[in-house]
Amino acid sequence: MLGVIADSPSMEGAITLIGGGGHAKVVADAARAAGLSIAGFVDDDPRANLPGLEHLGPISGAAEPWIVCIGDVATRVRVIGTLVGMAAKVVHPSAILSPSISIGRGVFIGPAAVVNAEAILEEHAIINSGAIVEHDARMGRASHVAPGAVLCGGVEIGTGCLVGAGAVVLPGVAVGDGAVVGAGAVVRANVPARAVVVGVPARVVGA
Ligand code: JB2
Repeated sequence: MLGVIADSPSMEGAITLIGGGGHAKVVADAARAAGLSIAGFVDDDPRANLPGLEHLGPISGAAEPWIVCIGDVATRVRVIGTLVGMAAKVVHPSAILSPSISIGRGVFIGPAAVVNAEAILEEHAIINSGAIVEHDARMGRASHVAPGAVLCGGVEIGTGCLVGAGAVVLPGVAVGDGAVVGAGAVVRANVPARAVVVGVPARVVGA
């Protein structure tokens, strides 16, 4: 399954990238590698610049199909709530995907990511470069698994979560809505909603 855009026939069109920063560069590269057409990008900052792509104006004017290319989870959730129309999926062709996974609209899967059997990626989730989502894991809406992080089998990540770069969430662990797992953490126990956990083994340091 390579570079798919979402399910409706109306989705056959050039994609508008929402945001013109670092994550948008990565999504643009993946879309190009997948052979998808990019209309340009929208960003409220008129100084935003993505080489080779047209700045189409503010986010409020975004045309469908679009994909939100802003990594910060709180901003991402807020911006998604302002958009109308259909979201596109972008999957880098180097990602390895089981045919049995489910991918929601607006999902981004980066280069060299792996998503294994029967995993569920809810709308607008980010599976970033080299991240691994193991069998039967679930990524909640708009959550972000940063580069090189690993979700082991059966892990449940809630909505609006960040799992930091290189973190490992051990099999069957549940991470509550809005929680943050710090980079490099090893999570052995369930994480409450909106908690911040860091370290090896991970401990709650904030909420
Ligand atoms: O309300 C907003 C907003 N609305 C539009 N808050 C913020 N912070 N940014 C907003 N934007 C636009 O999103 C900004 O004008 C800017 O063009 C873009 C954010 O770009 P930036 O390069 O700062 O972040 P990013 O989201 O593209 O990338 C972050 O997340 C990635 C996953 C970085 O941390 C990357 O290193 C990371 N790989």
